[in-house]
This record gives sequence, C-alpha cells and structure tokens, in this order.
Amino acid sequence: MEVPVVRNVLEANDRLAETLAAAFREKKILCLNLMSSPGAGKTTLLERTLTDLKGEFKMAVIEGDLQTDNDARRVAATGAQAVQVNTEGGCHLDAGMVLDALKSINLDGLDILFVENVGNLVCPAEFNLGEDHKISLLSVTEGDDKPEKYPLMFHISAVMLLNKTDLLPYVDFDLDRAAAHARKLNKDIRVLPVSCKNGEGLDQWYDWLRKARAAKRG
Ligand SMILES: Nc1nc2c(ncn2[C@@H]2O[C@H](COP(=O)(O)OP(=O)(O)O)[C@@H](O)[C@H]2O)c(=O)[nH]1
Ligand SMILES: [Mg+2]
Repeated sequence: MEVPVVRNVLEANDRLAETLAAAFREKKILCLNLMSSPGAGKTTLLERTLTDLKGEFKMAVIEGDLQTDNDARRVAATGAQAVQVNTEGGCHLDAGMVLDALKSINLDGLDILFVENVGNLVCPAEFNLGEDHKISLLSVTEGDDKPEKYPLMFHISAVMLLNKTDLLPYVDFDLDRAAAHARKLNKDIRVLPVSCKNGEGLDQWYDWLRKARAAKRG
C-alpha cells in the first residue's frame, strides 16, 4: 500500500514541476536548485554570486528552511529579490511551494532564479522543482565519501561544488576521491573546488553560470 502512495506524491509533484518548467521556458529564466547538507555553504555561495554578478544578471532567490527568514535576509542584503519559504519541519521543497513563492517574485527580465533547498542530502533530490539544473555542494569538512553514501543527489546534479577548500590543510578530505566517486555516479558532472570564504575557484562557477544562462536564452 505504501509504495503507490509515495509514487502518487512524486507524480503530483512532477505535474506541478512541469508547470514551473513551462513558465521558466516561456520567460527564458535559468532556474537552479541548490542542494547540500545544512551548513555546506549554499547561502554564502549565493551572497557572493549575487554580489559579484550583480552587474551582469538580474537574479532572484527562493530560500527554503524549516524555520526563520535568516537566509532570505542575508541574500536580500545584496539587493536581489528574495522570498523565504518555511517548511515547518518538512525536509525538502516541493514544486507546489515554489509555485506559491513565485507569486511574490517579479519574473520580468529575470535572468536567473536560484532555489536554495532545505539542508538535507536525501529528500531534496527526489522532488523536481522545474529547474534547469540541480547543483550540489559538498564542503570539505563533511568527508569525501558523501557522494558514495548519498548517491542520488550527486547522480542527478550537473555541478558538484566542493566548498571550503580554504580548510583543506586542517581536514582529511581528498578532492580527487570525492570527484572520482561523483563521476562514477554521473560521468558528466562538473566538479568545481571553491572557497566561498576567500573566493578561490569562484571564477569557474561564474563561467559555468554564464554558459548555462546563454544556453537557456538560446
Ligand atoms: N571556512 C569556510 N567557511 C565557509 C565557507 N563557506 C561557508 N562557510 C561558513 O559555513 C557556515 C554555513 O554557511 P551557510 O552559507 O549558512 O550554509 P548553508 O546552510 O548551506 O546555507 C557559515 O558559518 C559560513 O560562514 C568557506 O568556503 N570556507
Ligand atoms: Mg542556507
């Protein structure tokens, strides 16, 4: 009995995700779904990206968290439009929540919509949000075996950002090992080591964003 119920939930979500994807296609908005464990650095990455590319793109953010509007406030401080979704205990965002949040965002002329998912390496990977790409972050303090242990998220991500490389001298994290595990799951995954603290590697992330944006514009 339980399996069909789960499938129904995912099918209903996929229908709403298709509505979202159609809206993003029509308006040529690049939508990116950021996923990681709590604290890997999603909001910090957004703060830097929104600041550094402010002159190039019009960007907005939907922030997902169980509680508080802390992250929406942090990204709004860069000048970008930001909406907070509180899941009140829910461990992921679903397409219905994103559809609701979109009502509070002015989509006209928007280039990129970032969705920061709830911090969790499991459930966010199951729920499509009509995004163009899923992006996963793994920080070097979490261990290089995480792609192996939580395969779905890395299997379906276009990019894996390996964040907090400024801390590499203090932890046993093998960048090549993490990259090799991720590539075993997804041979096309782009692996980008970055530090959102000192900015190292972010240029490559920005180049990837520019290419993805250009591809969406057509
Ligand atoms: N050392 C270091 N700390 C970072 C880096 N990126 C983020 N942090 C810190 O990690 C903590 C969690 O970051 P946050 O962006 O809130 O993570 P989120 O939960 O994934 O949104 C904060 O204290 C950040 O300052 C980084 O590249 N290096
Ligand atoms: Mg955050």
